[in-house]
Amino acid sequence: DTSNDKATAAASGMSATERFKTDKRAGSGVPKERVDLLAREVLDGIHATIRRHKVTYDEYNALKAWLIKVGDDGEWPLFLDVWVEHVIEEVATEHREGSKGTIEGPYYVPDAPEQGANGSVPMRPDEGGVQLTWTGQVTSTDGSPLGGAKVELWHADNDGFYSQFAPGLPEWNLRATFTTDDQGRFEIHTVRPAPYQIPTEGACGRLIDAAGWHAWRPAHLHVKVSAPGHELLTAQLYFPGDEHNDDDIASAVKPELLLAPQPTESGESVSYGFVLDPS
Ligand code: MBD
Ligand code: FE
Repeated sequence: DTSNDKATAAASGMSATERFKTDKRAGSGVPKERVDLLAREVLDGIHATIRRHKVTYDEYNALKAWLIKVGDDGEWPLFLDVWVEHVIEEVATEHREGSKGTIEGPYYVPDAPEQGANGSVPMRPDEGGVQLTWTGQVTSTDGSPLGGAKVELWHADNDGFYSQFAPGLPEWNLRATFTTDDQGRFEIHTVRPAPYQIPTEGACGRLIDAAGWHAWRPAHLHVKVSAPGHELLTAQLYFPGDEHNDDDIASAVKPELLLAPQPTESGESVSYGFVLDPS
């Protein structure tokens, strides 16, 4: 890999770490009883693995060095979102009757530019990728349309880079907020993202290499859909035929999240809407 990849991995890891510290006021509100239970059970799991597989000092020290490197590379958000978040999301949303969601991942930024009910995401004049027109409606589980709902969209570019996490991209490139009309409808113009490889030069890439895994996620669009009186829906949408739909490194694909794009004269169009659960 090139030193440019290296710069990008480090930049995106550190940006994701800073972003998390800025946005999430996490960790202060967990009751002692829960910390005691959960920390004990995780440690019990580690101890059991060590005994079962007779883990050696070499392996223990490799783990220690790797854990230090995860922090040095700013890759705790990446590591946790790729290998842990999907089960948190599963448990957090199992009561829902509305649309399926999936993990947020490390690259969401709030307050992206507002584009109304029908508009384009900010992009460069020569932005690569097939033009994608996406129409949809946001409704409540009782079928009523949700006007004024917010649809926040963010995705990687045709080279697999996210603005604000890779150097050299305009601040809000391929990030926007749409607001549904009084029928709950929206129309979004963007470009189709490419399959995405998580940064390979940092600690997460080391783990992937050392274990003989791959670093790919299928091409995906990220969304957060919100409306007053309803639960926030965080989702990703995928494209049929992507070879990584069946072996996403982040285990975040569900059949309900597959789009069915149709070719048009200028690119492709897709219809996909959201049903939100009342809160
Ligand atoms: C991504 O773009 C992503 O969506 C996830 C979940 C993890 C790493 C990079
Ligand atoms: Fe992503």
